[in-house]
Amino acid sequence: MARNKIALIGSGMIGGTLAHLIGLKELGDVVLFDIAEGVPQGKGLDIAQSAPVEGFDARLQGANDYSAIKDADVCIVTAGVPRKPGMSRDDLLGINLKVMEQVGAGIKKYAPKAFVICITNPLDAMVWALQKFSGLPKTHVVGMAGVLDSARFRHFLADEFKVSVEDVSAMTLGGHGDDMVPLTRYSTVAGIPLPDLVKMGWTTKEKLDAIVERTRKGGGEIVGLLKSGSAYYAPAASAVSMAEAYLRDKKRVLPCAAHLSGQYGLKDMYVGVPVVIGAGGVERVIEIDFNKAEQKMFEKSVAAVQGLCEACVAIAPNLG
Ligand code: A3D
Repeated sequence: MARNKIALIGSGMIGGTLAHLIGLKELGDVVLFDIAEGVPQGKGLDIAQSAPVEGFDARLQGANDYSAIKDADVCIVTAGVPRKPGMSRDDLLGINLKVMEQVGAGIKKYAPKAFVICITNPLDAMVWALQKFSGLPKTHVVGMAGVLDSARFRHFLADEFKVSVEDVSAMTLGGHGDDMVPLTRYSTVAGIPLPDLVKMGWTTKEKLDAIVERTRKGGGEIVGLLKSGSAYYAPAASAVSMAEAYLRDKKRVLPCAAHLSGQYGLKDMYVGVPVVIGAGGVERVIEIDFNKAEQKMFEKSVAAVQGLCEACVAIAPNLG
């Protein structure tokens, strides 16, 4: 059986890390695409030269022409610009929307059967626009944010409780912004919900609130430390887990920015919710119950995403 083909649209910091991880996991052959000449070719060659040492077989090809992504099984989109210190994700909207238009046209022409994972910020609005620009089925265009935000939450919780990250599960929903919704009731250590762990004296409500706040600002913390660009190791790992769920039909339950058509009372928008990812793409959107406080936080986050989508329509009226 031929290997899977994975196209990386954008070969910057996340794109390069994606290519390396995909090679190490032998998920398939990789095409690195970018408008910057030489960068995807150089990164592809460098990673290919690590293969004999690591012992993986994968073809890595760099390209500046969309024809190279022809018939890709998965496309992971990071094309655009990242944040600099002092910038919000929303400041990227104007530039990255134009990039999504080009990327959508390229995918539509050369890889219309692909499963597309968008990472470009502001995430929920960009994946919404990319689905419209590409015209691909809504089950096959999804945004990566919840896996990363939940991984940040899991890391902080495991650190606080001094337990393995493997035994911490967490759920962060809503839009990928400072209003995201880390759900403590649906986050557990080996099945024990966080509010119960507070009762058991493992931590205090104040410490848990501080972890929730640090999770919300997790991306900004890294932008502030790096001083140029944003996080890339954990975002790449998160997107690879989604690609793997699709290619290996794992039917994983992951929080992703998925298209909603009535679920959670929302229509024609993308926002972070738990979904099942398998060979059918987004096979199911899981609707969980919110209590009043959670509902309020979710609505605030949704309103921020709606504002961004309206800003997209003001720039590109054909999206409306
Ligand atoms: P960076 O290293 O700058 O890579 C972006 C690449 O896109 C560069 O190599 C550019 O040359 C390329 N590019 C620009 N315009 C185009 C175009 N029209 N067509 C093709 N390629 C183009 O950034 P990065 O890899 O660090 O981040 C990429 C994106 O991911 C940014 O928008 C970040 O804000 C976003 N990001 C999202 C998350 C989420 O959790 C959603 C996390 C971290 C970063």
